[in-house]
This record gives sequence, C-alpha cells and structure tokens, in this order.
Amino acid sequence: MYCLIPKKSEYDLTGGCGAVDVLHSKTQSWWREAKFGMFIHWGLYALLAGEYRGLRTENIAEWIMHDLRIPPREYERLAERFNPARFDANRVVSLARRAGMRYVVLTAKHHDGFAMYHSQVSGYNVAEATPFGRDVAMELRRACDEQGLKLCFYYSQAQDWHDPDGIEENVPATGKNFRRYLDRKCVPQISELLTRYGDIGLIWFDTPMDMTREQSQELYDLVKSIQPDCMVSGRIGHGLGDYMSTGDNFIPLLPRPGDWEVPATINGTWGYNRFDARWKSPEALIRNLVKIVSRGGNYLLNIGPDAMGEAPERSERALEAIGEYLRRGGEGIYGCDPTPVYPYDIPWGYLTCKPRRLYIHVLEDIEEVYLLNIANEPVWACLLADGAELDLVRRTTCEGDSSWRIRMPRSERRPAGQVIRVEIREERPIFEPIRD
Ligand code: H79
Repeated sequence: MYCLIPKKSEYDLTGGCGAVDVLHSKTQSWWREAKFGMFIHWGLYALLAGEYRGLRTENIAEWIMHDLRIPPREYERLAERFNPARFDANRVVSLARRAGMRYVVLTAKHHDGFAMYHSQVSGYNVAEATPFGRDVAMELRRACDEQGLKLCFYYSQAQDWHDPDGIEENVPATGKNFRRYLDRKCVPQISELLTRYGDIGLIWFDTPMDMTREQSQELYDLVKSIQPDCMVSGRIGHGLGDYMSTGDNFIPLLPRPGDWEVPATINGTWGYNRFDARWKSPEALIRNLVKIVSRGGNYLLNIGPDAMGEAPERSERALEAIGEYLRRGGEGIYGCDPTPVYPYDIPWGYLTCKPRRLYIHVLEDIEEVYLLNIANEPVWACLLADGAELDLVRRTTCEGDSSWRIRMPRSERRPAGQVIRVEIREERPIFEPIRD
C-alpha cells in the first residue's frame, strides 16, 4: 500500500507519524549519547564458518545448525574443538573503542543454546564444555571496565535449539513445554548474567516467537528486579522493550522520535562465514552511521570472530575507518537529536543536530556546501576536525528562498568525509517547505 505523507506535516520531525515523544530517563541517557555500539556474534558456529560436511549454508552463519539440520547431539560435539587461542578481549574492546563505539553486546546465548560464559545452570557453555575453558563474558567485562565501554548481553529468550523444551523456528513444538524451558534455563541464565558480571547496559533479547505478553513481561520484570538500570531491547516482544529494534539491517527512511536502534552487519552474516564476500565499504558504513543518527537512531554494528577468536581483517579495517571519521567529526554524532526532514535530496551528505547546533556531514569531495530553504540564523561555522572557522554566506536567493553557502577550503576537502559545525541562534534547525 502507498502511504502519502500529509502535506501539512511533510517536514515535521515524525513525518506525520505522531507526536514527538522524547523521554529523558536517567537509565537510557548513556545509550542516547552513545549512538554507536558493537555487536559480537560468537559461538560454536564460528568453527563451521558456513560449511558442514561439505555443505555450505546459504543463510546467516549462526543459523547453520538449523539450516543444515544438524542434530543437537552432533552440533554440541563442536564444543570439543572450540579452542580460540588468539581471542583477546582487550583487543576486541580496543577495536570497538577505536571505532568510536560506546557499548559492546556479546551473544551470551544464541539460538543454538550454547552459553559463551561460565553458566552454573547448564554445562553447555564455553568455560566447561570446551578445551578453551575460559569465560568469554568475564574477560570482556574486565576489558570493558578498563577501556570505559558498557558491557551488554544478547540472549535468545525463546529459541533454543539445544534444550528439549526450547523453540525452533519452522519446527513444530510438539511435546515441548516452553514453561519448563523458561524455568529451567532461560530465567536462571538471565539471572546469572545480571548478578555475576557487574553492571550490564542492556539485555538484547531476540525472536520472541510465540511468547505470551505475560511471559515477555515476566522477563522484563526479571531484568529490572535485578538491575533496574539495565535496558531491555525491543525484541523482548509485545512492545515491552525500552527501545525499538528495527529489522536486521533495516534503516528507517524518515526521522523517528523515541529510542531505536539498527542492528547491522558489516558483511552479509552475523556469525563468521569464510565464504561470505558481501562486504560493505567503509564509506557505506560511515554513511549508514550518519544517516541513522540524523534520523534519531543508534547503530549496532556486528563483528563475527572466527574459530581462533579473531575478527575478520576486513571488519577491523572498516571499523578503523569509522573511528577515524568519528575522531574528526564525533561531536556531530554522539548525543545528537533526530534532525527534521530537510526538503531536498542532498547527494553529498547528511545533517545532524543538537540544541543550537547544526552539523553538516560532507561525505564527498565537494567544492561548496549549498543549502536552500534553511531559515536559521548562523552564528558561526567551523570545521570540526581542526576548529578552523569557515565563511558562511547567508542570503535570500533571486527566487526568494533562504540559503546558506559554505566554501570548503581546498586543503580540507577530503573524500573520506568532513563535518562542519554551525552554531545557530535558534534551538533547532528550521527547514522551509519547497514553495508551491
Ligand atoms: O542474531 C542475528 C540473527 O541470527 C537473528 N537476529 C540477528 C541480530 C535472527 N534471528 N532470526 N532471524 C534473524 C530471522 C532469520 C531468518 C532466517 Fe532463515 C534465518 C532467514 C534465513 C536464515 C529461517 C531459516 C528462515 C529461513 C531459514
């Protein structure tokens, strides 16, 4: 169905989808400021790297057990070979920090049911069932503390392909007792994660499947009863989360009020797949980050470490490039509000904002920034990279439209992107509709 945005609200913040509803609770303020986090999909599937007994999965690699119908008794034997000798939590967290990410979300338990931490609830975990014998979550805890990042956990609350009472997509739940799974594994494991690993920023629930509203509420209340400041992701089900998660790799077209996050991959899979070649360029990832922030969201970007515990080199290089952009222009990302819809298509970049500040992200090597229909009064403009003042010419065009013009100094024109900060007299950007 076509949805034409009503003309009157064409340029309001919400694109006509409702009132602006920006809560500023203390719990979520770190997350609103953060804007950029690291997802880590790591588990036994890394050993298979997209292939099992000569068969390759066509789908995301962490789904290989499901897709290739590997029986639980066979899949669990992967644990006997899990020994990622090159895993270094400090290195992973340092990569996140250098990329400009402010939080890290580890798959504490994915759909395959294997815990990447030392669980007392189930021996099917990285510390007890593998020759590796280390607690990945605890090592990340220490590294995050040292480097000042928030630690968060992903937990698949409904799907568990290892537990006899866990749900599996497209597999009938005949003979299963989901309540038993909740009581025996899910609830106790979530409690462990929230009691034994210090302050957790958020629990990233995923695929609620047929959970009832009461069951989703129960897990939500469980989290808050142990750590009231721990956030709960949108995929707890029934709209009960503290923020909305978009579809995987889906970016809303319009600015959206409220708290939301785009979980995304750098290539075409979450878990490590050595055959995957669908790499997004660093430029495309920077563009996505800026685009998401300009529309009011957070970007949770994934790495899938391999069986030795190392992130693919392409992921590392992409993250370093984003970090370099953020070192120059991070002020125009962290803590930004959604920017009202600008009425013209801008091919070279995006606009972000904070109270009395407009940031112009110039993502291509252009000679000048020329914006029509911008009614704000500029106080002064500078390049974020070095603070150099820029000449901003504000004038009314021959057609009577407001406009801003900023010439990019030749020495500062970079294809990798530059951010201009413009202090404005008004609280927020004022974009005027296109004349009739
Ligand atoms: O953790 C990542 C994914 O494993 C998880 N969410 C992100 C963050 C996720 N769970 N479910 N889905 C994503 C939707 C998955 C659908 C598919 Fe399939 C899995 C499409 C292809 C593989 C299921 C199996 C549907 C078709 C085959």
